Amino acid sequence: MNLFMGLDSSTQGVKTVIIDPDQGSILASDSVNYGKELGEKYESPEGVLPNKDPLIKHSNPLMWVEALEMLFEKIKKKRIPLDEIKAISGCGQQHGSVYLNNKFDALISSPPKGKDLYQVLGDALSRKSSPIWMDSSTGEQCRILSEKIGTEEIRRRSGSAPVERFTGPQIMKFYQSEPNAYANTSKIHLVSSFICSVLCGKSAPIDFGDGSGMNIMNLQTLKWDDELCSAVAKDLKRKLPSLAPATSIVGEINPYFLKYGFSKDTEVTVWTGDNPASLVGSGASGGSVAVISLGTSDTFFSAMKKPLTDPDGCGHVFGNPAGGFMSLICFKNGSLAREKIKAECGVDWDFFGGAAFQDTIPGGGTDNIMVAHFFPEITPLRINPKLKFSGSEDFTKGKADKALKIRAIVESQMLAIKLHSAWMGEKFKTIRITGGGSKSKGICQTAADVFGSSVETISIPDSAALGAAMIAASSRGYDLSSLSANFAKPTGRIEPNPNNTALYDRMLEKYRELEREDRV
Ligand code: XUL
Repeated sequence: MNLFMGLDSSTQGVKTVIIDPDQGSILASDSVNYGKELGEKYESPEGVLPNKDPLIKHSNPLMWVEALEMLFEKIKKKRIPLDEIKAISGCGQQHGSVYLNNKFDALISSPPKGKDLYQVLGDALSRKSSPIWMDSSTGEQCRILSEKIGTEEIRRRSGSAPVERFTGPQIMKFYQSEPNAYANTSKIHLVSSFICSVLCGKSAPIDFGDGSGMNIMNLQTLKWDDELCSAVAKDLKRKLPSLAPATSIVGEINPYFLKYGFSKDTEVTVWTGDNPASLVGSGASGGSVAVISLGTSDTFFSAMKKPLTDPDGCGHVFGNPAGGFMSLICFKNGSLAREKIKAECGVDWDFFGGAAFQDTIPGGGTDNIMVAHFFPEITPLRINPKLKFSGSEDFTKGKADKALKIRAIVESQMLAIKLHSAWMGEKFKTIRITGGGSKSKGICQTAADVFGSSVETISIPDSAALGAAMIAASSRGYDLSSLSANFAKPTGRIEPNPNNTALYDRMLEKYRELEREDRV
């Protein structure tokens, strides 16, 4: 048997999908949720360390390692033939960084006997916590970088304007605020390359997909950009891992993990970011379809031949693990905002995704719009979040019926995606939708109507972990487009209603105006 394992070290948990490409089947999928299973131990109810400052969002990297071991333990108990796994690949929540001292290499290659890795790795951290993508505390560093190099130039070189959550500004903040700890840091890894390093027992490269989420990788040369690195922090280039394509092999699995039943010949490939992996897992890495992924963050992305950039500064260009580039926009108030409205309305997901839409008409009949920024937003940048409404009097005063509120948040989020993806310069005939929210008929129909595109649903346990498994298989010669055709088959198709599309085109202008008021 030729099995391949994909792992996704995400914001709220770690997930795996194991595939058998010869049979075209998914053999197993499982996950460990940080909040539920380790939240108390790491004081991270939702996988993130609480902080008085709402702009600061860090996580404990040891929790990610312990969760990985718990996941392997779960899979082992399921009696999956782990010794048949030929290669493992993975991905991580993007932008998050892990700061390591000179003990890291020795600790991962030969951990002390009788101890679990997460128990000893604390000694290798030169910074006890890792800033993650939800962190918006580096506005000052973004401003300095823009002043030093120029916003447009940084965007041209790295694919994105300086962005708060991106790793470059995050490293700069650490360098400025804790210079001694920075000096004591020998390696700075991304979440993806950190977990990959642990898994293969040696410091692993960063792939082009995740490397382009740092503001310091040059998209043209696919190398670290000397000037951008020097602008961020002293000696930075020396502290960075090398760069490599996601399909390249780092080495064999760390013998430490053989206790779970892996074969010593199992290869580990370079890991990527969760969005680049999800592009592959949704069958979109070859182009022609865009993807709406409704996860902790809502993202919209598609494969891109030429790296066009976003003049508004919110959109990004990343490396596509299948070659070429991908575009991406990310909304922090995605499912978190939907959950807020769901809780406020006191309904379940069945009502949220179904009845709320059957009982109401598009726009609620009065073009109801809601800019649902409960938390600091990144697309567009709004450090001081604010809820804004327009439409009927009842709706703007918060007195509208719950079904109307639900419809309004879903419609407004789709309008925001359409508005902020215009720079990609493409009319997508087909959009695939994945993630928790994609189970909702109401959400899928709204996406089809807002974009005037066909929406395809795909039924997969986790598109990022599946994408990673597909990347692992392609490192052993399996063809990525055949894997896509097999594993990312659409399970449903929803056509747009042209009358609703015309209405939403009008509402788009109103949304643009409402969102534009009082910028950051
Ligand atoms: C993308 C982004 C998020 C994270 C977490 O730029 O910040 O989607 O990758 O999933």
